[in-house]
Amino acid sequence: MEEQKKKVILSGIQPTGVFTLGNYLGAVRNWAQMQEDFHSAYMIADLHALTVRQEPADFRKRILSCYALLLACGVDPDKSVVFIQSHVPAHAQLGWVLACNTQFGELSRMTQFKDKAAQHADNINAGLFTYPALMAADILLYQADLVPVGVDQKQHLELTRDVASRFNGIYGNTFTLPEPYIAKEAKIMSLADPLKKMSKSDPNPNGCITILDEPGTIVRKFKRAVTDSETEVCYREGKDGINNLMTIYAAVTGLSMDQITADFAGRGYGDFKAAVGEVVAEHLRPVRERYADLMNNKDYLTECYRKGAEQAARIAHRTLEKVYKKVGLLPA
Ligand code: AQP
Repeated sequence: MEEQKKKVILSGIQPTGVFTLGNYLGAVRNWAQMQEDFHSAYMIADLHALTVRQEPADFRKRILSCYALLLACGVDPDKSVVFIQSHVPAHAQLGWVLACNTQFGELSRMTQFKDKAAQHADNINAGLFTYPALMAADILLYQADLVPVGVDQKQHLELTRDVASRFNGIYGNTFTLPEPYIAKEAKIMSLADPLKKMSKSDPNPNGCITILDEPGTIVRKFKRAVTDSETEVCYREGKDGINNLMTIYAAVTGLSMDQITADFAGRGYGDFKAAVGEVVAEHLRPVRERYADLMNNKDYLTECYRKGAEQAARIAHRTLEKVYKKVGLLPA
């Protein structure tokens, strides 16, 4: 009985690089916790990553290694459907139908399109523009009730809801309208520029902690983190570097900001930075170890992603068939 009441959640991550501490604390770590309370589906969003040019041989390896990283972070293929987006053709198929039900004007308003177009001025491709229609397909195929997203993805989710309710209005009830599930965890900022989000594709390696960095590298990067000219470890407006380090320390240790301030009173930034580096290195140790074991067992990974694709395809196909029928396509 309890089982039936569980809500459906779906989320994804692009295989554009090794997951950062931001991806981990802001998203993936929570996914592992959420799979206990929801029917959850998690995917490696490889089709989305194609909106930026990828080197094919590297990309292929990265897709597998990101899949292993998801499992290493605690996403459990026995509790969740864990799959690779391109292995379930229904995503691209529904993406097309939804693109035909999404307006040019709506897509033009997406801030991520504007940002990425500015970042990759030499490759402003149609996929970058229609990305939100594919993202709507990812979500609507699984009739997801909730989508855990960062604040940056809220606009896309609103568009998904608009497209779904328009489709439901024209063709009759087809899609569940998903709600955003904004994790309370804060955004993790770059260590080199605390006004910028920590990102997988940041060209500056010192700004970014990846979850596979060696302990020595992690400690070194934290020691170099940009702070300010004061000395007191406290969370206050304008102290962006220290605020970011405190956010990370709190997320890893579970301590409150006040406790952290009290613990480091009179000790200065040097001690604090070293302490943050050490707790993060220690926290990520089991993830790194699990990842190494998984990458030594490619047969197991293949078995998992194939099983995930089968499970996902079964659910996705039901929705796709319904949609094809509603829009009037002739059954094959
Ligand atoms: N710095 C961050 N702090 C908190 N959460 C973050 N997320 C990303 N960066 C931070 C969350 O991670 C999830 C997966 O993100 P994605 O792969 O879809 O791409 P993204 O948000 O664009 O992440 P990156 O690392 O910045 O990738 P690139 O460099 O390829 O653009 C999302 O839930 C996101 O909110």
